[in-house]
Amino acid sequence: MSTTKKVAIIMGSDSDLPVLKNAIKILKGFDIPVEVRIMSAHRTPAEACSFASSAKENGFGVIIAAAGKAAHLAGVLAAHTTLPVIGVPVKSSTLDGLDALLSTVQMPKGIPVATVAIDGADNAAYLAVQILGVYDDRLADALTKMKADMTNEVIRKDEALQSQIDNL
Ligand code: RP5
Repeated sequence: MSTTKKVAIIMGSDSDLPVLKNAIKILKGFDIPVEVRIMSAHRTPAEACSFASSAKENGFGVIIAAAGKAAHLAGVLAAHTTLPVIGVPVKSSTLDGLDALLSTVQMPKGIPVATVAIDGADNAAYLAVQILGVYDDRLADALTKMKADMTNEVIRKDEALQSQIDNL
């Protein structure tokens, strides 16, 4: 069964884009339609709320929200939708992203944000694929293949390591 839902990647500022570029590539690699936008919980709160409120009816299945500093973006989007929201805390401050991590992850009960590591946008993309893969067999199969490839890669590296160690 294929649902072909879209993934939204919302960033608080254009300065967050470098952290997100590979995540965009990952989603495109799975042939998932991606919409990438700049919206801020603080600078464009009305636009952010409006986007989240209509995201489900507009064909999105998951929202990825990346922001730094006092990062309220993911939480505000999550407040306005029942779609899963994945938060990416961005390391854009003098506090090395710890501020964004805590602002994103410490959500009150009832409004969850699935928070990945600081600058962990790649895992946000993979988690989005996994969420869509629950109802999309094409994506689930592609993830299974990706995991098998990863396993084989580590086994190959381990074998290469053994011959290096033997030759020490
Ligand atoms: C946050 O403030 C953004 O998500 C960004 O990480 C940080 C800095 O934004 P700019 O001042 O570079 O626009 O809202």
